[in-house]
Amino acid sequence: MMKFTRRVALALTAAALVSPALAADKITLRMSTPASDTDQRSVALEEIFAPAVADFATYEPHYNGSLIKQGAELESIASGDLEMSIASAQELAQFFPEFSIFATGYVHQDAEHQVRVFNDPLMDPFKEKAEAELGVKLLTVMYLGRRHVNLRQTKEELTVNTPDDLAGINLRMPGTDAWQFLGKALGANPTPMAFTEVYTALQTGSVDGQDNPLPTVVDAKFYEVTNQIALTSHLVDLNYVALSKAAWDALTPEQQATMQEAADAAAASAREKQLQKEADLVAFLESEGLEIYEPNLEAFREHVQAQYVGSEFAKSWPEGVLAEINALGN
Ligand code: KDO
Repeated sequence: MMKFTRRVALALTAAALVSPALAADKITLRMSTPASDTDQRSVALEEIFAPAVADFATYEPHYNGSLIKQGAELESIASGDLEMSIASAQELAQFFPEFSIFATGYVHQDAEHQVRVFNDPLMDPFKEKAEAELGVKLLTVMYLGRRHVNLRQTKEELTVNTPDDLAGINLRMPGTDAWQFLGKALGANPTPMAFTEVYTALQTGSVDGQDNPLPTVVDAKFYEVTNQIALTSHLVDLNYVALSKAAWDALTPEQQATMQEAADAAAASAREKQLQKEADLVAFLESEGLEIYEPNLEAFREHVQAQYVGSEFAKSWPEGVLAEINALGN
């Protein structure tokens, strides 16, 4: 984990690089993500966000982790080497462990719940800390989808009904502590790996499986190298559109309002499309030969939640916030 003092120093350096005097000039927003250009979040930012801010900002997306490797984006924003990313709560938890509450299995219930939580005052101290100590402004929340367990094994070889069935299964999870904890909480043997390496790892059998929402399984073509999906819905996953606070501060209030609106509109559009894809893609994946089924969800929910109770992560959650999140649910 990065040291507090270094974080502050990096944020201050970045702030000094972009002065408000530049507000009349166009700023460049370098955005880095491990996602592809056809991912719905990428598409919405390019088609909705970019044109809306084009008068005062040039949006410059970099896909497939080609500019900054997955997981290093926030540090790059803090040091002034990047202006934007599609950040996960798990990545923020690397700096501020309390963000793990938004990365915990079976906490968010659906896409609308994510939006209510993000816009609720309960989020303010989280947002303020990321701004003040990392120089990162969380602009809006994007819906990635329901993460499920996607394996190379056929259902005949391995039927996943409860977490016990995942014992010994090498499940690729993204490479931060919060992700690895979730993989273990599912009952699997989590293996950290960057998103861009997952297809080959599945193809060669160096991992048994991975977890992602159906639209990602299709977009990244994981269905070509796997045989089943157990619909565990263990995480209703989100990302934040993360922006350099220094870049934000260089804008006029009018430009800031335009940018905020643009980010919210892009997120809303991507959310609708992603939800539609989740509903539609089961048939496509089945036609590709994958077996898709629901395991014992109660068994998964109980097991996952039990792992978090009393964990180091749970100890970092501010008092009462879990209850507030739950109260915003259905
Ligand atoms: C992944 O690495 O599995 C993950 O789904 C994690 C998300 O937080 C998100 O960053 C996503 O990858 C990438 O954007 C690729 O879709």
